[in-house]
Amino acid sequence: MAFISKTRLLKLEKSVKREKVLKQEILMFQQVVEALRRGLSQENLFKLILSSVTKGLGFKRCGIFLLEPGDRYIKLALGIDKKGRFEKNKDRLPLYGSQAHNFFKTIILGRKKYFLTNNIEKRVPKQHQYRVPVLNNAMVPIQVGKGRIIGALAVDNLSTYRFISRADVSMLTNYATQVGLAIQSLNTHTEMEKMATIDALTGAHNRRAFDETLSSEIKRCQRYRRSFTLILADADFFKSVNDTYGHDAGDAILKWLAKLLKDNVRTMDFVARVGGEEFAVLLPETPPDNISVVVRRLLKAVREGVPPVPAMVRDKRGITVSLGVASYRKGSVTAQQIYKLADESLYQAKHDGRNRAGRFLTVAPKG
Ligand code: GH3
Ligand code: MG
Ligand code: MG
Repeated sequence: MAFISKTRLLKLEKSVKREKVLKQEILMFQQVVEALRRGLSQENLFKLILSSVTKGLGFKRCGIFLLEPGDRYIKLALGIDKKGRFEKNKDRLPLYGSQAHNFFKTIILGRKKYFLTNNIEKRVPKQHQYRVPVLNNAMVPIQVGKGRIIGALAVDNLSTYRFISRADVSMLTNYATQVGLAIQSLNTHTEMEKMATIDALTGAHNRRAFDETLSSEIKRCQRYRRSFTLILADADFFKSVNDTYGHDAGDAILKWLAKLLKDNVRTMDFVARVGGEEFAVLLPETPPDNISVVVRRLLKAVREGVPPVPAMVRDKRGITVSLGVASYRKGSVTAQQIYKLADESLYQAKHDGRNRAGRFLTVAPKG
């Protein structure tokens, strides 16, 4: 047998390990890219990361801790326990004050590059383990662009007692950087997707999202023989509001209107801004017979609401909307047909004096 020196063996081991980590990183990135393409959720990304840290890198448990908005608390976004089960924890761990968790604080504030303890020599008999946690554990920061720390990756070898070396920590640190980049790519992706469906001014859904939702709602109702109602809401005399109080006041009112509409329908209802001062509300499971109560509520909420423009309040001037209502009950119809019908009803409301709904129309099947 050929003789290999201890140093050489260690070097070899190190390079094998490094290769293993590199493979894991590449594998994770391939999975992340593929998953982004398929529309991966954050939870599934976390599962991917956790599996590659435990199964791939050989740690027993792993947890992804992320900073909460406001940077005062940290929370276990997802962890994997010693039996390989995923675990979440709703508790927020404070970073400041007397209850602060110092390990996290040190890492999150960037005071230390890593945290490492090995209690291997002090192995405690099983019956005492509830008192003295036997842990070989390590924690490294999860960083994103420009070194910003967004959380921590914590690992331990609970129950296996495997020693965690400096080399393990350094590989984990590199890995955590990749994790940070993966989380950031997903967040950017999600943000972009959201921007593509949300109206920037009002925060309501935009026209594109509305069109998609209306089409799928029609399909759903056709298949399951359900009904829905579409309400269009158009602000009355909005041009004059802009002319009198300025465009910024107009914008503030549109934002306010979107919120008012959302607040006065169910959470399952879909509110979108479909034109300049025109909104659409899609109400699933709402047949025409149930609609008058919603219509009255919406008209009243706007009419009696206080617009967020002090000059208007001074002038005792309010806002009203006119509503167009079209329901779907059965048969094959297109999104255009139902929209056109709601628009007809809206036109009638305007014609009849505004601040009211037009006739409730029901779309007739084609042919
Ligand atoms: P009607 O009661 O018949 O609906 O009258 P109206 O003045 O509301 O309707 P018209 O269609 O004549 O004018 C719509 C106005 O809405 C004109 C436009 O300046 C205003 N508007 C559209 N989009 C925006 C926006 O994003 N911000 C502001 N401030 N105003 C907008
Ligand atoms: Mg209008
Ligand atoms: Mg209009």
